[in-house]
Amino acid sequence: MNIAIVCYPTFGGSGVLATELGKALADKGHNIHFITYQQPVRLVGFNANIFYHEVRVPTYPLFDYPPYETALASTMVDVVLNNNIDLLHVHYAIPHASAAYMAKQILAKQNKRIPVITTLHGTDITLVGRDKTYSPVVTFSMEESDVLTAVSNNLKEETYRNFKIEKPIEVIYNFVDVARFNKKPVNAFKNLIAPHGEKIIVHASNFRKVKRVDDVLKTFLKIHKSIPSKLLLIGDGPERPYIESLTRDCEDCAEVKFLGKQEQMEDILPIADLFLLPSEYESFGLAALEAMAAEVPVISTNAGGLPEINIDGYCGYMSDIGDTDDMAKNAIQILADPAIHAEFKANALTQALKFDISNIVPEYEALYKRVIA
Ligand code: GMT
Repeated sequence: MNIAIVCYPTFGGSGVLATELGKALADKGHNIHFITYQQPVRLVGFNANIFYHEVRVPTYPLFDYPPYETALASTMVDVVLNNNIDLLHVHYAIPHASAAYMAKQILAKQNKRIPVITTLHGTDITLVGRDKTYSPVVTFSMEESDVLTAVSNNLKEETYRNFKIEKPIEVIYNFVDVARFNKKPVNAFKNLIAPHGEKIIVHASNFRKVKRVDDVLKTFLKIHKSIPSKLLLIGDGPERPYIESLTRDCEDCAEVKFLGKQEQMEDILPIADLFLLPSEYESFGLAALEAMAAEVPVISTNAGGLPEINIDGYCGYMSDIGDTDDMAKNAIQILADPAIHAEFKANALTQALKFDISNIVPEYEALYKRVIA
């Protein structure tokens, strides 16, 4: 199949998932055309079946706001016509679903039928999309997509709760390439971070308010009181300056390291002993799944779709939003006893395998075949 994938090229989970999906499909022999404004961060290495089309948005003094959506729709039309594309798969509704609708209408006038699949990822529904500034367009373009998918049952329910749509939503879970993340930890790297055998606790996100990174810090400081430990904070975003300022005011924060944006999560996660994700909401929590694939137990909230991924008392624990006492208590329970830690690590891997790339990518392939037919 010749498939065009539209996504955000950044470190966000939707872009990561879309890129990993495209790479997996290309490995299976499909031709994948990425359409986005920048090379996706996870699109590294050469694959003869992968093509990248950059959306250029020419500026003009009249434009206070360059019309990205128009440029995107025009690029979609161009890519579809010149590459014999069979279907458009857009990740994240805004503005990709409405741009796809526009492209589809233009192509129809040229007698080219192009099915559109929209995959909802989370904030496109729960935070941004339901804002009345965007909601009418998001509702319309979801209805007009040939197929709508969501990355968890929770996101499907949230979509019906927030939008007046009739369209069926198919749930296709996010996935992880377990073999890539399940690597032996690099001891030299581990020793550098934790020279005295301290436990390594990791959080990775885009440092937005919804991630509650201050709760990561609060939980860590409580853990650190009874377990010698280090905290690695991975990623960057609007809350980072605030979190950094918090760490300047406390003694134990010498144990906190900000690593910034990192591309090679599969090299970092295997050295971790625990992953913290105290989010206010996660439609899925791909970062937690990648940690589990690296055999890292997860301490998370029970918000959104997280209970569909993390299993309380098995591969991690879940607490109510903001309950950092409970999160710290659970973390200590896992970390203090090597036998319990080993059991949770093994369970994390078993749980991650349910979401292995080999199980989920065929679901997308089957959907594509159905939609094209
Ligand atoms: O978490 C973010 O802020 C990024 C966002 C995105 O759209 O890239 O992530 C969303 O999609 C991911 C991939 O499907 C999910 O794993 C995340 O849980 C989801 N984030 C939220 O729902 C807040």
